[in-house]
Amino acid sequence: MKIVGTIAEMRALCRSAKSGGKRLGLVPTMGALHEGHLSLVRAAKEKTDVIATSIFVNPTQFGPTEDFSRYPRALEKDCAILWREGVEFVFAPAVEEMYPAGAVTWVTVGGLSDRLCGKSRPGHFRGVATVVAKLFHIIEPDAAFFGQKDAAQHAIIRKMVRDLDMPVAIEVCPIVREADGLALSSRNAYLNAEERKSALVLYRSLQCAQELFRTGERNSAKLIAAARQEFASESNVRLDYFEIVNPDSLEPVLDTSSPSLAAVAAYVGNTRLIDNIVLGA
Ligand code: PAJ
Repeated sequence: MKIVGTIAEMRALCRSAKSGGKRLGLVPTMGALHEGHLSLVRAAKEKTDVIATSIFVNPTQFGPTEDFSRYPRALEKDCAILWREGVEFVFAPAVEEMYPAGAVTWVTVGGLSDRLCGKSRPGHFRGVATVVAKLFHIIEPDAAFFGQKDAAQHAIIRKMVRDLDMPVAIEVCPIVREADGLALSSRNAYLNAEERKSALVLYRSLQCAQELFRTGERNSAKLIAAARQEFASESNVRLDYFEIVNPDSLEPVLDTSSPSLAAVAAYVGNTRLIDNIVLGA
């Protein structure tokens, strides 16, 4: 396995790996790897011949008061894990390599970038779309693997790829959860024991909506109201949003008769967590 820090070397390695007709799969991450990330690597192994993983804590997707500087970093441990998984290339550039002084060009996916997390994290999805576009240009993967955990993120990437004719297939993999339902996240490491218990309210609220949906309720407002009730008893959790949206446009839907995404974000103590469920799935 090669650990690469420069764009020039990564591009050359990936081009030559593909030269014999092999399909290259990319798994973009910010590191501090967990089973959720590894599920993407394993899906990539099944669908492509050579795997590249990027590990880059991308500063442009963090707001000025967010956790960029304290975001967990564990490059050595991550590389050991990826080596065991059979990954060929790890791209781990420095911030200055990805954003040389004077860089002023951004990728903004209109409309979608301002929905769900984009509302409370202005600029977040612009940072995500920009870095993912750069990774696609550097690595030129045939397929790239994203988690359903970040449902708005993959909707935005799918739209970017369509609108800009990027020749990469976007594959979406299911959410990996702890046994009690908490979605795996690098940010779970911030939670103390009490917050870890409280964090279950996100999944509980989604299940509540799912149960009501299964009994035949299709009115979004009613599903949302019931789900929000779950938060009433959690004093150290602050709900950011609970929304039901179209999974592609991320626009709110009033009626859930066609496939709908229930998405939630909440602060557990100071830690912002997200989760979602496809109603009827
Ligand atoms: P990161 O949060 O490290 O996540 C990397 C990938 O792992 C994303 O596609 C995310 O959806 C997926 N993932 C995270 N938790 C998961 C879980 N519990 N189950 C399944 N998949 C999970 O998302 C990012 O990094 C960044 O925004 C990035 C795309 C790398 C751009 O900087």
